[in-house]
Amino acid sequence: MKLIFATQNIGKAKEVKAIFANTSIDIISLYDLGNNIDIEEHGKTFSENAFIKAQTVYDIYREPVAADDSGLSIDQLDGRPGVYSARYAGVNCTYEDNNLKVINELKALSEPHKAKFISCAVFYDGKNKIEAFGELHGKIILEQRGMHGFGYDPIFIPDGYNQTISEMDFEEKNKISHRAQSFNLLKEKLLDL
Ligand code: ITT
Repeated sequence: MKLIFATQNIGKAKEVKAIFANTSIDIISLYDLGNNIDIEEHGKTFSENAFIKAQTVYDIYREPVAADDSGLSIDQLDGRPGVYSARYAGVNCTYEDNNLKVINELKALSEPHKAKFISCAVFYDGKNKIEAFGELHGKIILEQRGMHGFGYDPIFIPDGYNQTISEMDFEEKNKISHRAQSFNLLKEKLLDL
């Protein structure tokens, strides 16, 4: 089956392609299709936003679509940045702007700065909607460390590790991440269809 992955995030596309490698499901990203559509994510939850992305792209191609909506939830910030993770520091902000904003908000608060990454993965083919969730628990540190990954990876240390996700190699992140969990579950459900 050909499965269009409704993301403009190259890091996500690389992770999800690796999860579906060696299966009967071929992941085609929007980038592969030369489509740079900017989808307005007006949902209040990860689940709503994932479905908005999947449905918007399904309506264009009329072929099976997968989407991911994900983000970081920090306990001491009452779950922020949450569904606003991508543009936490404002429209057109960089990943570094977001990381510095989080560091600034947490620096006066006591450690540990407990947090979790959340991913909602969704499949939609015009009839069937299948959802799967993943969470990665850990803590935020007040400096950026490492070169790999994207987003908040340089300031997030998963429970049981001493390294930030950006200090891990790609394969390690893709074993434990919130997105690895949600898309491995989604993959099992799809291969059972
Ligand atoms: P698409 O909507 O095109 O998929 P996006 O980057 O805008 O790409 P989201 O709306 O789901 O994706 O926002 C997720 C944001 O949460 C993302 O931009 C990062 O800032 C953060 N995030 C999600 N997963 C992450 C991960 O694995 N590592 C670090 N940060 C992550």
